[in-house]
Order: sequence, then C-alpha cells, then structure tokens
Amino acid sequence: MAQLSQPAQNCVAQDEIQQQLVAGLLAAHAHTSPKYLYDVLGSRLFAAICELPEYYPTRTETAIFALHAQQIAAAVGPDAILIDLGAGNCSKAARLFPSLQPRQYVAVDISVQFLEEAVNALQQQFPQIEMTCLGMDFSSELELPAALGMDRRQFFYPGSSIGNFAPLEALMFLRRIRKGIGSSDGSGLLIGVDLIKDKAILNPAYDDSLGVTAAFNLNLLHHVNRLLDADFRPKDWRHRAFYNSEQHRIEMHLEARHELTVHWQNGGVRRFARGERIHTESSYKYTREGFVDMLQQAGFGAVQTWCDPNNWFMVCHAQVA
Ligand code: AVJ
Repeated sequence: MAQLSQPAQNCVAQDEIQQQLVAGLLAAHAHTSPKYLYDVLGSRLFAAICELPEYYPTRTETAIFALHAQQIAAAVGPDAILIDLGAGNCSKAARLFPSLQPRQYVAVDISVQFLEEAVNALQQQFPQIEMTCLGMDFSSELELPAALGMDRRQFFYPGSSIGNFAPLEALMFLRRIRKGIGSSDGSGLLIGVDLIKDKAILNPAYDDSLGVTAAFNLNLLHHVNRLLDADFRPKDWRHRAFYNSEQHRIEMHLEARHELTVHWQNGGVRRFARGERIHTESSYKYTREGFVDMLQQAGFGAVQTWCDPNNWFMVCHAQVA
C-alpha cells in the first residue's frame, strides 16, 4: 500500500488553523469550521450518530446503494480508479467493492494515521485492488499526484458531506472536482446528497433524544481547548440545532447558558452574553432538481439519480461529458 502525504505543510497549517479559529471566535457572530467537530472522540461520536434511530441519512444512503447496486455499478463502470474523499474508516467504499469492482482505490482524508489502519485491513480483504492513502485537506485543495493516472477516475463523495458547504462554495468545490477528474471517457463523480424534507424529520436527526449529537457538538469545545490552549467548559454551553427553512439548512450552535468569559493563548479573550451562540455547523439540504442543476453548472454531463421511497436522500452519478 502506497502512502502519500504532505508533512512539510504541517507547521504552516498549525499556525493558520489557530488564526482562523481565533478570527471565528472573535467575529460578531462567533463561528467555527465544522472540521473541528472531528478529533478522535468527535469521529467516534459521529459514528454513534450514524447508528441513531433519528439520524436517517447514513442508513438511507446505504439502502439506496444496496437496492440500486447494479445500476450504480453500470454508471460507474468496472476497472475505475475510485477516489474516496473523506474516506474515514473506508467502510462505505468497501461495501461497494463487490459491485463496483474498481482497479484501484485511493482513500483521501485529513487524518492519514486513522486512514492507514483502515486501508491496511481492507487490503487484506481485497488483495486484487491496488490501494493508496492520501493525507490532505481536500476542502481547500484537490491536486492529486500525477502518478495516479487520468484514466477512468471516479470520485466518491458519500454521506452528504457536500452539505457542509454553503451553496456557492459547494458549486466551486464541484468545479474543482470536475477539474480534478480530467476529461477521459468513463470518468465521473458518485455523490450522496440530503434532500429538503419536513422539519419534523430534520430537527430530531440533529437533536436526538439520547443527546449524542449534543455531545458531538459540545466535544468541539474540548478540541478547541487543545488547539488554542483555551478554557471553554462544556457545562456552560447547550446544544442547539434546528432547520432554517429559508436557507434550506440545519444550523448547529453552542449557546452560552449564562454570561461567561473564555480565555485562550497569547491573552486572547471573549465575553459571551447569556444566550449568545457559536455557530458550529451548517448542513444544507437540496431538491433533486436543484442539485442536478448545480452539477451541470459545475461542468458535468449526464447525471443519473437514485432516491429512497420517501425521497429523503439521493445518490447521484455525474459523468464528465
Ligand atoms: C457529516 C456533514 C454529513 O450534516 O448530517 C451529523 C454531520 N452533524 N449530525 C450532517 C452531522 C450533526 C453530517 N455530515
């Protein structure tokens, strides 16, 4: 298994991360990037969220992949280079290997250590597929090593992760993917998208009765404490999540339970009034037509879509031309 990462950028990245985080915390409406939800515990809590009865996206997407495996495999075509963006534990791609039959699997994620373990295990199971780990933050850059080859590149972006981008950013991200794919026949993108639906379904999915999503959201404070040497106390904050129907997005916030002051490195400080919030995540929802239109605007060609019977979730395959 080959491992490709860019360790030389790490020192600069650390400094940039801290500056961006501080800028967000000091903004009039305090906000943090959703990527800070995913330290080791955060990734485990997200895995737990995916098991919750209220959190429909993961199981609905899995059901779509299972039910339409043949058609999806026909759209992707055999012998592809499957490039998994945000591969994590690689379980979603692994479940597709028997039907998709890729020639090569490229797992991309920020955390390359976590990735290596998963890919090593997978390589034992599928010795005939060539596997590569790629450690990079593809949200800011999508320059793949030329060694990968341009033929039959199929990007895989499941789980509705595209929802974390605001619509204009999502369009720019899709354009970058479109560029990264190249123009050879048989290349494309397989992507999962969460659809607009009744808020009676949406709200509980992000505010579950066991409080797992609350723990996931509050754990961001522990992560920020480590990154900035800050003194956030999770007990001082409460989880808020709700569907904003004008912007077609779930918003996740942390809300101060009482007036408080937070300190961090180099004398950084901010007072929060009671009820004041930090916006920690947005999760945008689309209509089928709206998302297909965006794929077209990003320069893709023919698009095929598959939904569950309730039309809660959609899997799309977009060809390059
Ligand atoms: C990983 C971005 C797809 O938006 O549904 C789950 C993250 N946040 N519960 C989503 C999440 C709260 C998830 N994505």
